[in-house]
Amino acid sequence: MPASFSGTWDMISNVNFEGYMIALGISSNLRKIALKLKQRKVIEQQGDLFIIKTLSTFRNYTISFKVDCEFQEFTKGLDNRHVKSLVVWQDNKLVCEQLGEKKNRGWAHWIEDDKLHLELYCEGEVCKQVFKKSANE
Ligand code: ECB
Repeated sequence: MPASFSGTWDMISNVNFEGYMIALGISSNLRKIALKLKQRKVIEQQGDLFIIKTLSTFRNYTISFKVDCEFQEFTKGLDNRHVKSLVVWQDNKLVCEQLGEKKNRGWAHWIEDDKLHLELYCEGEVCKQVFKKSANE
């Protein structure tokens, strides 16, 4: 069993978020705002059921899903695309494929050294984010 992802996680690093956003076609004005944000993940995990909230002072984004069950995702407030998403376990990694207009799009989450790791993929760009458990828990 992989470690639980549940909890409140604060961003401590964000590498190549710019490249990921360019691949998604985000405008330079919006990228400039988004780049300054310290994102927070609030994750509720019950077995294979997940709610993942990405919070910031500017915008919030929430998805909920069950592992191995395809779902329709609308990336509202991000790039505003409709994708068909599927999250699976690959060993201790939670891996999501987002099928749609953009090729090779998805993400992977895992826990390593008590930190939450996230890679975001889009058309060959990789954004690497790391989060630490919030001081409030
Ligand atoms: C929601 C906080 C960021 C708001 C940025 C606003 C505008 C920028 C537009 C698009 C940038 C693309 C993605 C934003 C980065 C993170 C949001 C969630 C990324 C994601 O797919 O997270 C997964 C895995 O944790 C769960 O949705």
